[in-house]
Amino acid sequence: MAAPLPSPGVGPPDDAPPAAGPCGSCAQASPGRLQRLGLAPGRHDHVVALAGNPNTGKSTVFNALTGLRQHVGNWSGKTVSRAEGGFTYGGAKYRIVDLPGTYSLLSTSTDEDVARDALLFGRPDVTVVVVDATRLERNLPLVLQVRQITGRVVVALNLVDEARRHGITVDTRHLSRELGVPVVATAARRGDGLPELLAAIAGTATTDDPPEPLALVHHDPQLEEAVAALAARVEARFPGVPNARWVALRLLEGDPGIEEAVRAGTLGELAGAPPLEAAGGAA
Ligand SMILES: Nc1nc2c(ncn2[C@@H]2O[C@H](COP(=O)(O)OP(=O)(O)OP(=O)(O)O)[C@@H](O)[C@H]2O)c(=O)[nH]1
Ligand SMILES: [Mg+2]
Repeated sequence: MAAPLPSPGVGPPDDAPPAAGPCGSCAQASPGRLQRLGLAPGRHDHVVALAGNPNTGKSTVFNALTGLRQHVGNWSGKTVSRAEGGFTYGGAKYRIVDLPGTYSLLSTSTDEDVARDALLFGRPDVTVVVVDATRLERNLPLVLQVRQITGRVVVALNLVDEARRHGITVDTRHLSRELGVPVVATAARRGDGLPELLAAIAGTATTDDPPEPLALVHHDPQLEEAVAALAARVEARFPGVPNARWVALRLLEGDPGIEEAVRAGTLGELAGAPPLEAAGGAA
């Protein structure tokens, strides 16, 4: 079990000592205070996935939330490294998984496959998409793709210190309204915005009424018909598969990774997998 780490400075600005033990459900874990657990706890209340383009600060956010003692291994059957850790916040235990950096979830690389499978079939309670505030246009496609999969999303608008230096300001409230999910400005390297990010993660993890996934608007009735028919067949072949519509769309686009998963029957295995557990293999 991980030893408690020094107060990371992302709790509320009080002088209270950090919780005495690593147990998130212990009475000492006061609401609103982060306690980094490092190694992933066996039992957890919520699973958080960290997604984002390469080099946007995912691991910096991950390290700030979990501390230095991490569980690092490979995604099962892949040479892509997988880091996971834990923290407690507001009396709940969180497990957080750092996904490989990807520009999209459209299966053009092993990294994208891993990230896509984890989000699509691992069903995390919250997906934090870490975006680069200095390159928003380049980062938003992934946010939109994740939003099509789930409403339980928090956007960490990171590198706002860099953006500021370049004279870029982003209207986070407007962006949040457009995306339908919280957008939190962060400068993760300095710890700025992390208390607000934690609050948004907790709110999204615990809400009974998350935003709906973004619907893809199709104006072509023939395409709509094809998607609906194929989604119904996907559901019939793989009962309980999440996001059958998304799978159907990818099939229509000829996504080789999804085609292979359907052909080999592994889509069904992934559908039956417990949240982000079966993708494990971390040693
Ligand atoms: N100025 C500034 N630098 C940051 C911030 N967050 C992260 N960085 C730096 O950006 C670089 C990349 O950060 P990482 O956390 O490794 O990014 P990543 O998204 O995990 O990268 P990949 O895993 O390669 O996709 C590092 O040099 C960080 O120190 C920030 O908010 N401001
Ligand atoms: Mg990283």
